[in-house]
Amino acid sequence: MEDRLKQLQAEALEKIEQAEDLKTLNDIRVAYLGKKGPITEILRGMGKLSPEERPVIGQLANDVRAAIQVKLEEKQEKLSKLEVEQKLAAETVDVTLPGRPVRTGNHHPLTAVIEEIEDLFIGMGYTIAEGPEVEKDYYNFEALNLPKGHPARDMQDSFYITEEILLRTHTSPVQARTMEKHEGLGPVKIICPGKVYRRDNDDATHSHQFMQIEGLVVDENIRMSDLKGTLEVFAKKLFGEDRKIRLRPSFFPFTEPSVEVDVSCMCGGDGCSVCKHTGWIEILGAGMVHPNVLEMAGFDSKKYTGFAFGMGPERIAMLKYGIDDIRHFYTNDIRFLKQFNRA
Ligand code: 2NL
Repeated sequence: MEDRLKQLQAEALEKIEQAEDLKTLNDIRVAYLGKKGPITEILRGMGKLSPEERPVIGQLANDVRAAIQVKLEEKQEKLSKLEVEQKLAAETVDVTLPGRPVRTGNHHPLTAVIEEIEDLFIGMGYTIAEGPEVEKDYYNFEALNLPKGHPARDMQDSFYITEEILLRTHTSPVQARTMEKHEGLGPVKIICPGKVYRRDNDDATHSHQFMQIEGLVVDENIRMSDLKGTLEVFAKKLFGEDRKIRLRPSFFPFTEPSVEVDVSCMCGGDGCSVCKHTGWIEILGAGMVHPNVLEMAGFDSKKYTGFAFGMGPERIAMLKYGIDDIRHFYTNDIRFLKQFNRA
């Protein structure tokens, strides 16, 4: 019995020594000191021993149990400490490491230019007006002095959905609708940015879908000089105070007279490939609103006059940033878009 106890002690101490984690240690405790363990069993069987053996074995069994207990506690403390150390080591944060860069987005260059233009006109008292992209033939053409059969409303150039409904080819129908809502009473002072559609084959300078920004002012005593002054302020704010504008006679069915507007080139007239050695770059079309357009929208063209203008923000953005292909705006290559980070 004595040998058995000594062997149990040696065995248990050895196993405790070898234990590498708290779970194993607990298993050892249960195996040796538990209710069904060998030492408990021996102590329980003391009654069967002779009176001489009883105190000797009892003492020894208690000593063995105490020795195992002490060793278990020692090891438990060691392993707990180790576990905490390992946990801390695993969770260490090196605050001196450089941070991971946070990827941020930025405005699309076209959005940036459109917003810049919008802000410019809002600053001059304009309101932004919007309307449907799927439009009635009436608002897209008829109300703009382009009656059925007019050579400028070539069926081949528009996306028709039915005989009377099409994808708008310009944002002018928004202006026609806004004027109509005013029921013949001025002033109207709006800019209309939005998507427009034309049946074109896409190339470096054409896109079947593109943006347009049109402006319209209708009131009493609106004159050509108001248009010129407005566009001069606009061009200087957008391209630089050193720029000039010039107006050339042109034709649009919805304006009379009509003009094409150039901004002086950044080369200062010395001649460069952007202005094709002319010193001038065309940026928009404009004119005095045709009396027919005013009358169709319910305005008395003897009392009211107005000016209107239209531009392509893609073209403006291409000039402003030196972009050589309109398709860049719509292919959304992140390497292209990232170059226009205003932040
Ligand atoms: C261009 C030319 C232009 C207009 C658009 C307009 C609208 C109404 C009445 C009269 Cl409701 N005019 N818009 C006028 C002149 C030119 O756009 O080259 N755009 C890219």
